Amino acid sequence: MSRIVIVSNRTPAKGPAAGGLAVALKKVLAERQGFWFGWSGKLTESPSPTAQIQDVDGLSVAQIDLTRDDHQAYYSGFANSILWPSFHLRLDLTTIESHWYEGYRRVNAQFAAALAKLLRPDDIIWVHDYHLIPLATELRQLGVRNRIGFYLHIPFPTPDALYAIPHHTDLMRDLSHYDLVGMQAKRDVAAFLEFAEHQAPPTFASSAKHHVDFSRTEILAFPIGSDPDAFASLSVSPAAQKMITRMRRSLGDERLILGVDRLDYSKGLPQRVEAYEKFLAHNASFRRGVHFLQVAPPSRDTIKEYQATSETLDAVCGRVMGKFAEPDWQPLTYVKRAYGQPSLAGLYRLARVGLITPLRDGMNLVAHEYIGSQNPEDPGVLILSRFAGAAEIFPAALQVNPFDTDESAEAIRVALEMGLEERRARYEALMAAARKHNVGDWAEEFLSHLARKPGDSAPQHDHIYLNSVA
Ligand code: ADQ
Repeated sequence: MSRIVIVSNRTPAKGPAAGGLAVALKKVLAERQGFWFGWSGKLTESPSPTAQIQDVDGLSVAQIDLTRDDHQAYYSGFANSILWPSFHLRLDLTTIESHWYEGYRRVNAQFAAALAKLLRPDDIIWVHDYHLIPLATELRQLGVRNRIGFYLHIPFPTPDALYAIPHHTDLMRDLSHYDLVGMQAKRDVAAFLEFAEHQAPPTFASSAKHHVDFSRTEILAFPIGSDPDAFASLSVSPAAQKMITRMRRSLGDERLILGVDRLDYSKGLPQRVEAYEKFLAHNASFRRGVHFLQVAPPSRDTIKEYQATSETLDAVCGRVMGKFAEPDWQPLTYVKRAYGQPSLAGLYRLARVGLITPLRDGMNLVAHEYIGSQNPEDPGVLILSRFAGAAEIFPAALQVNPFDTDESAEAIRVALEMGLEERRARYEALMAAARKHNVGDWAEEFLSHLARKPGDSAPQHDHIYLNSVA
């Protein structure tokens, strides 16, 4: 059996804190052999040409160091100040510095040079996420002929947003050097196809050399999931119970509305708090009977747009407190720290409403984890943004437009008033969908497609081959 090589910006750390994705990919590596390749987290004076290989909890992990300047240009610059906001349709939040692109390509070339030395001819390479779009191009230039797959964890942009990215044609050409490109949702595959069809508008300036030939690349939606049964067990574990007991003590009879996110502008946090504010304003009888807990640890906080989001959220939470708090009742708690999965599972299980309203999200695994953690006898209600990839697989959630805070406020009321029978029916449909899309099967399905040689018969999948549009 071929070895599997997983490549991502960061590699898994020691210890049990890993999320479902890391657990599933570790399992793949344990079963098939192979290794994980990525950045070590260290910044050095000169780039390391060769990877250091370490054993991390029985897993072989190869890592390279980056220079501070390269890392800044590649990670905070091109990946997170250009690609992340554009792919999430926040062109207003992009910062473009042209030299970042050179750093981005330099790091991808450095990854490729160090990785190529470790490869065997039949290794299957699986590259993760927008930091590493050019990796296949760089590997191909070094003569690597292996099967290489790419998975995009974030949404694919509409053509206009894509055109706003410097060097977007090069990036699309980079994608055409993969054998398989996996996306979260059908909407992302459709956006990709739209680019493919419109990439060469018939103007006097268009010429065949600008066209990208995708004829060798398979583009498919592989919606990622969590391990809902693991969350079901975790939610009744002693660690989860400890969190539940602690929360019950402070909540009393109040019903919990919960949000759990990284502090990121794509997650729609200020809009969410505003929706809760409107809910309290329009439904006075619910005041003192509910509590909203938002868990949002800072992420990428050296980037100024993230600092601004944090400040906006502080201000909105303060406003709601000022408007509605009483000496013996607080409408919300905002916690800026991360919790381990057992504590989160406890919070999910206790929450009568899971309020998951990103403005745009590749998938949103918190939605999957919330569903997995519910008590089947007395489940909570999931309010879900229709702009999360998860919306495609969870039609039984209460779906909202997160920009329309009146609609989200109304959904909170509907969720709190929903009877047990409807909650159970929705939960059963949601849990069946979460199980169907579990992360273990996701990894297996992606890899079985990637392992397939051209000419092999296609397994059942809702797939799309792109013909050359040149
Ligand atoms: P993220 O944007 O990080 O991931 P999400 O999928 O919601 O978003 O969460 C990933 C993991 O982080 C989950 O396992 C979750 O439990 C954990 N997490 C989130 N907030 C947390 C908190 N406050 N404390 C502790 N843990 C927290 C990107 C894409 C998503 C896509 C994933 C996976 O942006 O759209 O679903 O990758 O492909």
